[in-house]
Parts: sequence; structure tokens; C-alpha cells
Amino acid sequence: MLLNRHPSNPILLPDPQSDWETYNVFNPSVIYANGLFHMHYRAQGLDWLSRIGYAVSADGIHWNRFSRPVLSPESEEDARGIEDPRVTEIDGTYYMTYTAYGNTFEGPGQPTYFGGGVMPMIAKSTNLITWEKVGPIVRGEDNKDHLLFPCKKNGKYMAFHRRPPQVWIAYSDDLLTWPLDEMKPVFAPRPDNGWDSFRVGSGGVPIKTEEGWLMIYHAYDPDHVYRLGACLLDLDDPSKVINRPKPFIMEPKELWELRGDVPNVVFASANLRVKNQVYVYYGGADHVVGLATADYHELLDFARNG
Ligand code: BMA
Repeated sequence: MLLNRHPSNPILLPDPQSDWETYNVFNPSVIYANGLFHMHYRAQGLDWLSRIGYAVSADGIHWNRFSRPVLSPESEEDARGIEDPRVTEIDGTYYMTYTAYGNTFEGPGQPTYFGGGVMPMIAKSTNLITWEKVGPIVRGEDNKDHLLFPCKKNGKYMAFHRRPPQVWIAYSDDLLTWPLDEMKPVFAPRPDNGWDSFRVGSGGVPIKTEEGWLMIYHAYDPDHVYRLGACLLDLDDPSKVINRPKPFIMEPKELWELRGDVPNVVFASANLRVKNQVYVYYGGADHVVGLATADYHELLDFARNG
């Protein structure tokens, strides 16, 4: 088994005594900095709005949470929630990509939003707690599952985003402008490969290795079962896929992955290497947070040769 579920799973549960994380905590980002694991997670409480909570841990398993969210809806653009954070550090600043779920308007003087009002947004922070909203990668289309690479290429920021049904790359000089004509598809669903035949989207920020970018991604099939796969991307140009094994590496199996707010979902949005382990954090059935670990060399070997 490449990915082994941790015996303490689920490692984060909703808190019935908290108004904003009463029902679901899921789809976390986790980074490792200054000897600590830092988690940003999506939480839904009594009003069902998604907000971002923050928790910190010395071992990646036991967490201390902040009592209030660190990022909440505050405008028409995110009025229906802030979802699915992924945090990256670039040159000492932390960037969070998240989905803004906004109100939809049509009519004179009002912007028109497509895709149910979702937008791939970016925020920044120097301390992981106070966040400043920066802006979206693109407006007016169904687009989410975006992440920032932890380094620049030729002075440009690089992002993956998901234009259904596939993963795309985008570039920016300043994080504010992402020219549409520089966006291009990276990889798509494989119609003849069952589990990833319908939609694919990025997992956590890919891991930089000597062989290339080690990437975990999610996919779902026409039955809406979310599974995880792995692939290897070119180190210099991550829009080039070096290898993409056909088998998945994880599928919903535990009760809390099969049943929850949305059934049959393992949705990984964090994968970090700590020594020779890869920690994969994921949402189980849009309800709780799970952890699975892999041996780094085994996972890399699978992504390269599987
Ligand atoms: C996706 C996202 C995720 C969610 C998944 C399964 O579109 O909205 O937040 O985990 O669906 O419901």
C-alpha cells in the first residue's frame, strides 16, 4: 500500500460547541514551518457558510485550533463562502489560494458571474493568521482547485487552476494579472480510465524533487466518487507531464469517507514531505479531516514508473 491511513483518523472533527465549525471541517492545507505543522481548513457551522480555520501542531496529528476563523466572507464576491485553502510560501510571504463562492447577479450595473459564482482567489500573509485578499486568477467562469507553485519561473508566478474538466497552468508577474492567452491545459480526464474519466483537479502544492514535481491530484468518475492519483511533472516546466500512472492511489473506504456531507469523497489538498514521509491531508466526505502517509521514495518511484 502506497498510502497508509493514520490510526488516529479522523484527525480533525467538527466542534459542536462552536457556531462556525459545528457541522463540517474538511479540505485542509498544511505546511511545515519553524518546526510546526500549520493547518488552514474549511469549516461550516450553523449558518452553513464556509470559513477558514487555523490550527497548529507539533506532530501533524494532534492539533490546537484558534477559536475564531482567520478568513471569513466579507463581500459579494465571497458572500456564500470561502472554500478549499492551499497555502504556499514564496520568498518569505505566505499565499493562500481559495475558492470564493459569491453571490450571482445579473442586470444593469451588476457583474454577471458564471459557474455558480465560484472564483479562484489568492490572499497573502506574513504570519499565517492575518490574511489580506489579493484577487482572483480569472473572473466569470467556473474555475477552482487552483494552487501556486512555491517558486517562480523567469520571474513569473505559476499557478495551476481547473477549467472543467482539466487542470490548466497560468502565469503572472504580480499575482493580479494572469493573461488569458498564456493559460494552457496540463492534463485532462482519461475517458478510458474509469476513476479519472470525468474531472481532474489539483491536490496540494506539488513537492519539488530532483526528478520533477511530485503531484497528487483528485479525480471523479460519472458516479461522483472522488479518488486520488499521482503524477510527475517536469521540474523546469510543470505544464509538461513526465508520467501519469493509470491506477489510483486512494479511494473512499472508511465509513467517514463513504458517508458525510457529500458521500464517497477523499479530497486531498495538502501533501508535504517531512524527512522521508509524505503527509497527505484530505477531506473525508466533506465532513472531517483525514491523514494518510506514504514513504517518499516509494511514492516518487510510483509517480515516475507506475
Ligand atoms: C468540489 C469542491 C470540494 C469538495 C468536492 C466534493 O467541487 O467543492 O470542496 O470537497 O467538490 O464535494
